[in-house]
Amino acid sequence: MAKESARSTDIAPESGAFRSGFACFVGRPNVGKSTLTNALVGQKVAITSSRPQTTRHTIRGIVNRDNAQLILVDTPGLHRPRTLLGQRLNDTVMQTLSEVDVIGFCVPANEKTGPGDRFIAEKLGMIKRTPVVALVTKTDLVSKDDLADRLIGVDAFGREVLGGDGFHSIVPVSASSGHQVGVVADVLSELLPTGPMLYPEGELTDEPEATLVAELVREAALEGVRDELPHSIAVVVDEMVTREDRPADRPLTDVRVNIFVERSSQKAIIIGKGGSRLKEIGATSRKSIEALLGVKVFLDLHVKIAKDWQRDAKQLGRLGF
Ligand SMILES: Nc1nc2c(ncn2[C@@H]2O[C@H](COP(=O)(O)OP(=O)(O)OP(=O)(O)O)[C@@H](O)[C@H]2O)c(=O)[nH]1
Ligand SMILES: [Mg+2]
Repeated sequence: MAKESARSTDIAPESGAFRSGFACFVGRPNVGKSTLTNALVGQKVAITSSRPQTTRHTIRGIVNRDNAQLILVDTPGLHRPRTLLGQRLNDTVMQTLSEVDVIGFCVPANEKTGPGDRFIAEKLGMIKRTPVVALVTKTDLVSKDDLADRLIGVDAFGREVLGGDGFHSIVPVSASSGHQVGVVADVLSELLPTGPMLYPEGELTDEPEATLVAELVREAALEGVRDELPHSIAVVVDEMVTREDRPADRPLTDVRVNIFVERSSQKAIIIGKGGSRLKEIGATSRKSIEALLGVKVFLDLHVKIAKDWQRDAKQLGRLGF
């Protein structure tokens, strides 16, 4: 008997063993994947906006818990592709999905499950061995009663599309208010394999600085633009160099960035009347770039035309897709 209980306490440390691995967020565009990634990491590693298809690269954010290291892979929203860019984004997501330890399928609390969700869930159903946790996002936007209905609906949807018991679990969360963000981290961490830390403790992302800088400029450029224009904007950092001949206590980094659009009419919109919009984009993004790099920045923005780049394989390659 004594031995039995000794053994059952043996199991406790085992289940409390350190876990590490990858979790991937998927969902329709604009459901809050990147905002949730940032909330979990505790710092902005992924840009967000109210425009769909804000995320274009998979971004890794690192969450350190007492007994786990969770590496979050934020992906572009999945949808039926209309351009070569859309197709590439979907391919990246599918590739990522097949490599992670757990999948967080994000659906917003304030919208009903639709064909877009089904399109994704059917793909998830094909990846049989990876547990799928449904994350019902933006719970701050609905009443308690509506949330309860929504959770029941998501459960039924999971059983129907994935078969069996459906989703491994369903977690309501609000990245804006922070409600249940810790629970999401716990639920995902428990599904990771046991293993050591994969990244040093202080690291929050493995994105190169230049990528983050380009993304911050794109985020500022997305502000206030509509229709097709958000999709047409691509940003590439041309160079980042430390200015010479500066006093040691006041370093300055020169950052030269190209903003690409697809047509001259779009270029005019980005630049704005007398350069006013471009100035705003510069001022907004410079602040966040300085916060990221921890130095003063001289930001030099250029707007260029890469004709129909979203549909052009060669240009997509050049722009990093
Ligand atoms: N009220 C509320 N709004 C949220 C919440 N999470 C995200 N949002 C908003 O939803 C919009 C989309 O958020 P993102 O995080 O960029 O969405 P995404 O799923 O990463 O979008 P894509 O990268 O385009 O696929 C933004 O305007 C966010 O501010 C939340 O918990 N509550
Ligand atoms: Mg995103």
